[in-house]
Amino acid sequence: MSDTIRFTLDGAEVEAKAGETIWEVANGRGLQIPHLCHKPAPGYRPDGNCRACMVEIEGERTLAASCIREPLEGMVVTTNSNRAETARKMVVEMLLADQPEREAAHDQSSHLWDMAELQGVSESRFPKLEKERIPLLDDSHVAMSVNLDACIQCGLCVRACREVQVNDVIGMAGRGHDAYPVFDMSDPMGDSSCVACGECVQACPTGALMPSTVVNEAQMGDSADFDEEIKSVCPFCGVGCQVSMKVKDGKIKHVEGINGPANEGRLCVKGRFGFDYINHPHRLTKPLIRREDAPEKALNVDPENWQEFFREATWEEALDKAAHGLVDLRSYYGGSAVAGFGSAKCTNEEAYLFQKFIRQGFGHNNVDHCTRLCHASSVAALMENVGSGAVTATFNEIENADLAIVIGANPTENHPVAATYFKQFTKRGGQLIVMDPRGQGLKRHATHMLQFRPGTDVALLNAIMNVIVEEKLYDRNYIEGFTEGFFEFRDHIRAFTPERMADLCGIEAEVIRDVARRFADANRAMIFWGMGVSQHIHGTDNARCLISLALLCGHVGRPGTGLHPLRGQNNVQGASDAGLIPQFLPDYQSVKDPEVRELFRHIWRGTEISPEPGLTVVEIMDRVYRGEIKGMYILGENPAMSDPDVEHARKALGQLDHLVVQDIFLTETAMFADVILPASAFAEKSGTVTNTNRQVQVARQAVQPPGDAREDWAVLVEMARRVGLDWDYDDPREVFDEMKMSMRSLHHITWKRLEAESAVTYPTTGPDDPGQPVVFGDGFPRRAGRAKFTPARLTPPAETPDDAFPMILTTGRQLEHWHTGSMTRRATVLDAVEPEANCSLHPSTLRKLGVAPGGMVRLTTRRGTVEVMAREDRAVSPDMVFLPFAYVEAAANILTNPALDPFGKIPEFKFSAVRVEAVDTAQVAAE
Ligand SMILES: Nc1nc2c(c(=O)[nH]1)N[C@H]1C(S)=C(S)[C@@H](COP(=O)(O)OP(=O)(O)OC[C@H]3O[C@@H](n4cnc5c(=O)[nH]c(N)nc54)[C@H](O)[C@@H]3O)O[C@H]1N2
Ligand SMILES: Nc1nc2c(c(=O)[nH]1)N[C@H]1C(S)=C(S)[C@@H](COP(=O)(O)OP(=O)(O)OC[C@H]3O[C@@H](n4cnc5c(=O)[nH]c(N)nc54)[C@H](O)[C@@H]3O)O[C@H]1N2
Ligand SMILES: [Mo]
Repeated sequence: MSDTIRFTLDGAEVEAKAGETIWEVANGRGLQIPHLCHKPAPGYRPDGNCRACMVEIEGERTLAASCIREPLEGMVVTTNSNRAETARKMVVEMLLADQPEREAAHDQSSHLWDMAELQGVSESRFPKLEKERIPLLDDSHVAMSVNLDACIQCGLCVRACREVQVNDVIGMAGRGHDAYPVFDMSDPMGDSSCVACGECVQACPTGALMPSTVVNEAQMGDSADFDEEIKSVCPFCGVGCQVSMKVKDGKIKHVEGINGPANEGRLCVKGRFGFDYINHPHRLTKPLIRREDAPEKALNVDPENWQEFFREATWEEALDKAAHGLVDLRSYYGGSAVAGFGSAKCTNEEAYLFQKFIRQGFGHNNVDHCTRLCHASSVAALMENVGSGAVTATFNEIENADLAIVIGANPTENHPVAATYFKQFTKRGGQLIVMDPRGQGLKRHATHMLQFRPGTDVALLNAIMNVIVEEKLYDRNYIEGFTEGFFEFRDHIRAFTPERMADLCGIEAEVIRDVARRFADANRAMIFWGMGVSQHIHGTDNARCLISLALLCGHVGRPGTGLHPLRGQNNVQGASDAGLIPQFLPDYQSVKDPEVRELFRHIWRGTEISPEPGLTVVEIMDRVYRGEIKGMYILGENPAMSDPDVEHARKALGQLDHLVVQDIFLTETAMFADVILPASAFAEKSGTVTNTNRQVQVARQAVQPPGDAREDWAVLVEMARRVGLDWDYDDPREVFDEMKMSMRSLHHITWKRLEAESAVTYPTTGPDDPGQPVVFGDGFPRRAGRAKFTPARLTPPAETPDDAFPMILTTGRQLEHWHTGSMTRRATVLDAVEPEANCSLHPSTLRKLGVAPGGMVRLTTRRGTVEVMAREDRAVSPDMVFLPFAYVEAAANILTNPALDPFGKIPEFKFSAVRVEAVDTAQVAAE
């Protein structure tokens, strides 16, 4: 059978590829056929229900819906015959009869009205239909308005919700003409289980579903009423969704997903509705200097009432003061008295400049960023055993997999758009094995849910590998061809029988065997992991196990296989690549390597680079605490909330002689600052960013920074000049060009190319190669091209429950909030959905405590105490409490343990011994 079909379209001989519809072929040739229930976007299946796209096919009695009909060899299709035109017109007129008047349309520029115009229809000949049975306005949701009087029953919202995002909230109630979408069974949208991804709003062709920011109180608006549309990248997570920001009067009015390689048009609630933090009145608009007579440094500044602590200053004065404070410490104590934390929320160019600022300006490598608290252990294990810290395959490769393991990651909340691909994978029959102590969102989609004991990943994974080794299910050819260390590994793994490990990890031996066999049997399998794996004192061992597991079965280097640590921040991959880590210069080139230092000495015009690997985040904070580090420059990080044992970190910050903070808000960290430099938010600057998939993308400035705030890179250049560096960059492009001089990963990637192609995956083999989604098919960037098996032993958590602290505290995230809350608690929609500090406890635990859901509990660890509202959640096991770290009023990190993994230097955020008590509200009130 040939791959192309030849047929006649409006008298012309044309070709269709196999699987292409008549509508697609016509559209490709510039013919416009109206379409309503069909959305020509990735992931949307044509449905053929609205009949607006009818065409005539020779020899067929009835007209055909072109969106769903595939041409056959020799077929003769006419799109512009009288009969087809009349039929389409009729369809549109019937639909319009059912709509609010043009002037009262919920969306003046809806796709429906566009299509009506295209078909030459401006009003309907048909009488208005009665629609009284359908509730009109449902404004129960903060982010979206539902006006069902404009619904044409096209079902796009249902496909958006069920097939694209796989959230399964929207369904159709009623029949035929009386059908209308409902949320869950029949809840108002705001009370339903809707996660507000807004995919339905983006899909709706009529304005029946609209972003609330686009309609007025009369439910009228115009989605095309904006001055400019800017294409950029979402500022939140590492998925790197491409967005289109619609800007009106200098402000972002609404956001839509566009077809980036990672998201193909999809977004989540933060990306779509969380953009307005940049307009919050708390934005820093002027440089601030701590007043001479300010009270002692502490966590005590009200972001609305900061005048008692700080005074406004000009940029000149603030930059001078900021830089000279650091220079003075350098002259008096030496460069090592100053350290820096850079940001994974900023661009690649800004990350590069920041590490250069510290290395060049202060002669050491004490520069780090939040990756240390994140995937540092994963990267340590990957560098050791694979030779590269980045993912071996994009998450979208799950499309080609038969089986996937998701372990210690909660993507429906933390990488929601990646999660849509995972859920689609299960709908197609892919086997999804979730390993998580908590019954998280993917549980519903999983073929296997292994709810094992927290902190026992090595036991569980070693047992799985024991089965694969003992039953000889491994891929011998792969092991011989591409790995080293197998024999030692095999001997080591013998002790970890499923029977022995079952008690430890709480999973039955038979289940372990079953999972092991399935993973080994799969043709193509992927492993995804997150913070549940990395944030332990044995995080590196956990990751070593995952690498060994993939290597045993040869599940690396082919489509649909691979190792994918889901990277967290929007630019943590890029910031790490750009050298914002203490051991490595850009592209993971070791500071210990004399040739590398020579290369940078050359590029950085004679700078001597220290051969000593620098200190990491928690180590730097310790030196600050001990008074050895006296000055810090902190860019776009909030360690006063995000560091473990944060009272210690706050105390340390308070002791600094000189602290410069560059942020967009007066954060908890900035409260301790001597100088605060007001930065631009992501939508206010230009640069490149790199997502979890190794895709380099361009971020474009959509709006101006407020007041005197400036782009981070520009502030860095001013700071550098003032500490005596000869920096002369005028544009991030110049920084990017300099990065290319030392970074092989950027070979064949130019700014121009990024502008034109919107994204390039590294590595790319040439200017025409969009990049390699899967790497290491022909060997690894290690000795002899071989990856390595590194055995992992069992290590208990640093702190285990005892009589005084009998339960386990685990910390993490929620869908609506970003880390320390600085941005999302200032985003209207996100804050409205999740306004209050909360923790989750099993119903039986709450009952034992005598606390009703919504009541207050007190959590105490060896580090401190917080009081917080408790939710009932069966997903949490009875001996655990889950606490998100976004809320300053109940800061999780007051409780967490700063004990570190020896390799990755990552703290044990996922396991502390805790005491949970009811807060006697009567007593509190009396006090
Ligand atoms: N909404 C939102 N999204 C985010 C972020 C955010 O703040 N908010 N932050 C971003 C960043 S920087 C990151 S790093 C990612 C993190 O994304 P994830 O890795 O998904 O983050 P967490 O919620 O911290 O933890 C993941 C899971 O680990 C499980 N877990 C706890 N203990 C253990 C254990 O001992 N073993 C195993 N296997 N699992 C365990 C938890 O139950 C939880 O479901 O999210 C990114 N995306
Ligand atoms: N208990 C507990 N603690 C944890 C974790 C956990 O799971 N549990 N996870 C850890 C992990 S994985 C991570 S990644 C860290 C995150 O820790 P942080 O990086 O400290 O947290 P964020 O809140 O993301 O801080 C980003 C800061 O940048 C600012 N910002 C945003 N955009 C810009 C910009 O364009 N320019 C500038 N200059 N500033 C900007 C924000 O206002 C905010 O203050 O937290 C870690 N801490
Ligand atoms: Mo992270």
